[in-house]
Amino acid sequence: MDAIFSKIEEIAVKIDNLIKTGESGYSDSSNATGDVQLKLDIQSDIIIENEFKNVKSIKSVISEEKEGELELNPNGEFTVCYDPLDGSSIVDFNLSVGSIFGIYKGELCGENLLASAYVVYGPRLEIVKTIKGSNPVLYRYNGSEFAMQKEVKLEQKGKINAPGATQKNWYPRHKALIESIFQEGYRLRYSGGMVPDLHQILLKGGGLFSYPGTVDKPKGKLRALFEVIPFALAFKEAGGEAIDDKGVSLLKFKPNHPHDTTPCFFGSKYEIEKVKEAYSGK
Ligand code: AFP
Repeated sequence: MDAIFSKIEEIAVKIDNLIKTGESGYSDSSNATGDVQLKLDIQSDIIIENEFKNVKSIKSVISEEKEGELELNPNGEFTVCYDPLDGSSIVDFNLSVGSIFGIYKGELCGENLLASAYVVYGPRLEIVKTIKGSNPVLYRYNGSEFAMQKEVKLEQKGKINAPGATQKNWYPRHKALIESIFQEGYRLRYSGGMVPDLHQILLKGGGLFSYPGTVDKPKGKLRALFEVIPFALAFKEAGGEAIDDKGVSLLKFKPNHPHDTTPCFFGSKYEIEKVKEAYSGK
């Protein structure tokens, strides 16, 4: 696991440099789920694949940018599922974006996620690493290495609300939930990038991020293996929770296909209780 985490640090520095100096704009190709790819998406994906090839413990990888699983080392133990550059629609406007990694052993499902990491490319370059069973840890790049900053811990309740998806397409119970949270005095914080939005909630000690199922996309937008499950581990180990629209932990999610999406709610305990009440119809 150490070898994977230190490789992710090298990758983070390379992608950060790519974002700062690379070409903006779209390429001529689309990814596995039909999204038109940015030049930066493609190049970030190439950086990660090339770096992971040299890590013997990585058996295979699945990228959000590609259709299937790619075997790298037949004797390796782990499968790393990653979103090379999340937030394509905001990177060219110079908002913060991120990379997300889930490290699985065995069948690809929430219960087999052993560790996760995400990188925030913002005014600062930061990584949060989470190993199952221990608190997430924040690291910040100081120009030569990632220096440990602190363990990430959530309070029981936060103050910010990050509601995703197109409001016009929200179901009535979701609309009522979000409205009731704002009525309690929560402030809106939503950039359109799940990495900085979830990072803010984790570092501020609480709040709610939701990406619900909607009338047009009943299974939501965010992908389980690359995006949702890795963050679910960080929230759980920080003392919060991450659930789907049935109130089930996202760490129990079993995708049928690597690119499956799921409605998702991440927060501290208080907000997640509110989601459970709203969605159970109580
Ligand atoms: P892009 O990679 O297409 O910018 O999507 C980013 C993202 O997957 C995630 O980072 C955001 O939280 C979410 O989409 C925002 O989606 P909405 O604009 O529909 O709320």
